[in-house]
Amino acid sequence: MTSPTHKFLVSALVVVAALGAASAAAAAPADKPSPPVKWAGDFGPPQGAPIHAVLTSPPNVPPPTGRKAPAKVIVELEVVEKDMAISEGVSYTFWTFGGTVPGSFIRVRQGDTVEFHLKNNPNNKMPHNIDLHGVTGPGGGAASSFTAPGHESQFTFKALNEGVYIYHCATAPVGMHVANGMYGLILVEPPEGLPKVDHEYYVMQGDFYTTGKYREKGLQPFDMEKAIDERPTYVLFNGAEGSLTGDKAITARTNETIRLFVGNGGPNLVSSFHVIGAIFDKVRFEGGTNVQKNVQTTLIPAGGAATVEFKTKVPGSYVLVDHSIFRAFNKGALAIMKVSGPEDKTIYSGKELDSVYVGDRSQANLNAVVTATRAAATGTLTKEDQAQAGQALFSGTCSVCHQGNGAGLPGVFPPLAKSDYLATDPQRAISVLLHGLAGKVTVNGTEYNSVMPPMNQFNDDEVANILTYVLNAWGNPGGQIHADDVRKVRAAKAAAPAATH
Ligand code: HEC
Ligand SMILES: [Cu+2]
Repeated sequence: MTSPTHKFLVSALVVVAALGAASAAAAAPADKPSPPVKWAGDFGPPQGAPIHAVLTSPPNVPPPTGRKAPAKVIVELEVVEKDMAISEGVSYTFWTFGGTVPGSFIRVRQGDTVEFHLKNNPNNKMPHNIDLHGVTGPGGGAASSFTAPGHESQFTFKALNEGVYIYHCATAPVGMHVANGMYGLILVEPPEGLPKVDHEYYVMQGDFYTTGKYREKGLQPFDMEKAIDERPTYVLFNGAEGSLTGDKAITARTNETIRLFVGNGGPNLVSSFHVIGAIFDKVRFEGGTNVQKNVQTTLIPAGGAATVEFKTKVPGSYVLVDHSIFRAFNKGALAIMKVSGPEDKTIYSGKELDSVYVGDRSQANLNAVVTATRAAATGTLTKEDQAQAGQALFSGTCSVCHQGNGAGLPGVFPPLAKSDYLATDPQRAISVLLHGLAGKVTVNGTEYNSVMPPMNQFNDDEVANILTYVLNAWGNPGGQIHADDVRKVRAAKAAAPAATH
C-alpha cells in the first residue's frame, strides 16, 4: 500500500502506515482552524526538485515555506556535544541538535516528504537518534536513526498531520539525553500556510540537573539522582539563564502581532507558560488544531508544544515566565520581550516595572559577576572586582527595598547609605543577609520594626561581593568582606540550630 513515489525511501520502518488510499481531493482549505478537519494529509507525490530545509537557531523561526504543492524536503541535522554557559560563570556539557538548545527549528508543509539525515559529529562521545512527534510510524524515527559518533543515518517520512511538534533524542538513558538538551521543534504548516504575523519566535523550556547549586560557578556535571527525583537546579528558556534577556531579548514594536512557538522539552516538568503584561489572543493549545482565545496562562506538557499569538499594544518589557513562579525567580525560567513604540496612556498609564519583576536579569548581563568568579579562582580577586560584581547583584535584588542609591524608604526600609548599623559591625551584615532580620533595629537614630527575608539564594562569594559593594558605596566607610567570612557565618549557624532568639 505504500505509494510508489517513495523510491528514495531508505528505512521503511517509519512512514505511511495509515495512508491508505486517501484522496488528495478530500483536503479541505482550513481557514478557520476549528472544528477539527479530517484531512488525509497526503497530497500526492512530491513535486519539483528536492528542497533543502532552512534550519534556524533559537529564537529564530524559518520563513514560511510559501509552497502550494507537496515537495521532497531534505533536512540535515548534526548532533553536537559541547560545553556552553547555562548561567553566568556556569557551564554545562550540552548534547544538542544543531549546536543549540533547543535544537534547530525545522519547518515543512503538510504533505511534504521529508528525507531526514541525522549526523553524529565525530568528536562526540555518545550514540544518538531522533524521535519526531510529527512522524507517523513506530518510534517516530528513533529506531531508524540510531547513529554512532562519526556516522550518519537517513530515513524518510511524509508529514501527514499539520501542527507544531517536538523532536527529541530517544537513546538510552533517554532521560539523560533529553535532560542534556536534546529536543527541538518541527512545524508542519497547514497546506495554505499560517496567517501572516509580524514576528515569529522560537522559545522552548527545559529543566536541568547539576550537581552544584543554582548559579554555583564552574563546569557543572549532570546529576542523575536529582533528575530521577525531579528536583531541577535550573528551569530555563532556550537552554541558558539570560538566553533571552538584556540585549538578547526578543523584540517587537507596538501594534504588531507576535506568534511564539513554545515547546517544552522537559524531561520532567510541565510548564505554566505566561507572559507578564500580555493576554494571548489565540492559543493553539497542545499544538493542536483548535484555537482557544483570551488565555492568560497556557499549560505545556513535557514533550508538547503550543502556538500563542498576541498583539503588542503598549511599549515596555514583557516577561515570559513559567508561572510556577519559583522557577522563574530562583531557577532561571524567565525571558524578556522588549516592545518599542509610542505610549498609549488610555490602555496603560506607564511606569516601567522591569527591575521589580526581573531583578538582576533586567541588566544587560552579569559580566562583572563572571569576572569576579574567574579572579577568585586564580587568586587575583580585588576589592574592585568584588564591588563591581556586588553592584550587579545589588541592583534588582537589594535595591527593590533599599533603593538603588541605598537611601531606603522612610519608615519602611532602613538606609544602607551611611548606615551606622552597618558601619559599627560590617561582619554582622553577613548574618543579616544569610538569615534575614526581624524585630526592632535602630539605624541612624530611627527605629525600624519590619522584616527582611533571608537572601540565601546567594552563594558565599556573592554575599561577600554584595557587602563589599555596599561598604564602598554612598559614603560608607569602606572595607572588604571575603567569601571565607561568609562561609564561617553560614557554618556557625548550621552547627547551632538551637541558637534562636
Ligand atoms: C524585601 C525587602 C528587602 C530586601 C530585598 C533587602 N532588604 Fe535589607 N532590610 C530590609 C528591612 C525591612 C530591614 C530592617 C529589618 C527590621 O526592621 O528588623 C533591612 C535591614 C538591612 C540591614 C541592616 C540595617 C541597615 O540599614 O544597615 C542591612 C545591612 C541590609 N538590610 C542589607 C541588605 C542587602 C545587602 C540586601 C540585598 C542582598 C537587602 N538588604 C535586601 C528589607 C530588605
Ligand atoms: Cu542523544
